[in-house]
Amino acid sequence: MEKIIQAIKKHSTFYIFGHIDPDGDCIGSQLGLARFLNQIGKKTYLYSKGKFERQEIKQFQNRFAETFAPADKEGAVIIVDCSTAERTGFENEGIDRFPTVVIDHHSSGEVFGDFRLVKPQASACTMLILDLIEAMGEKPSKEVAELLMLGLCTDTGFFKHLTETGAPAFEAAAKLTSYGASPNKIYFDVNGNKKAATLKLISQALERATQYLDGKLIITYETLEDYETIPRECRDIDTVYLLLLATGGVQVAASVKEDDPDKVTVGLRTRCENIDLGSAAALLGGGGHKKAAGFKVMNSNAEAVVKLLVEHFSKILV
Ligand SMILES: [Mn+2]
Repeated sequence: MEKIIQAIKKHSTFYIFGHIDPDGDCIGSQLGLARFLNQIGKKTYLYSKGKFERQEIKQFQNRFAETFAPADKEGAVIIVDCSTAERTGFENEGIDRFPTVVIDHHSSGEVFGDFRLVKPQASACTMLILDLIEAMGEKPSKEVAELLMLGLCTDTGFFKHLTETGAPAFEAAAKLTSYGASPNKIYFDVNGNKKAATLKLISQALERATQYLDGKLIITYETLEDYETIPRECRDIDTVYLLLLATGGVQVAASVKEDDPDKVTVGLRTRCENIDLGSAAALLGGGGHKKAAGFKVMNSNAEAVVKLLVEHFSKILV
């Protein structure tokens, strides 16, 4: 931390990077840090390769450049929420000619950069940005607090993913709230702008949801015909998963989606600690995390893939 503070004091210009396919924590960390540095008189430039697909970050897209072509020779690079240099999407654009600070909370990855503040126990990268601001003896403005809170809320699923080790996240949330962030406003910024067509797709998915294997497995599906009437960007499968997993007795929820005429994709979710969906998906040529994974099937259709899933999980959910 001390070395990072020295680096911030020493330089006047900062080039700030996050990861590809950014989320609320990545953008909240990048922007929150940039606005804080501006607050203390530093110049900042923000970079991202996108895509800015998530609702909660779309509004910030125009603040980020897609290519790295700095005019200044002076300055330092800061990389946030990123476990490998490659994940920035800029590793071949000469970012390594500047001294590099890495601020991250991923538990795996590679050791890169000159000064590293990496704490896997932090629930969001924005918590580390808050630590840095406080360690410098400063306070976040209301705008910075809102950006940091966005990261904290989205990476913790609005605090749902926290367990008994989650106290520091609540402490950070209390501080950010006192600095002017409204959890209610952030909740509706993230979840309050769904399109009417999205409700149609959600209701269709719930209507089709069927339980198998004594109710332990629940599967829903989407067909190519669905997308003839409703555009794909209206899809909100995360909302569907929440409801499927809320059903009593369900251990695994699956969504089967006909992506194009020769490809079906499957998403898997669980809330059970003793199920490893990453390995379950790997057996079918896919992968992922313990609680969220997926795989693809070529030259198939939703009906056949539902059968395949029931068969596969009949051996796992015993
Ligand atoms: Mn994160």
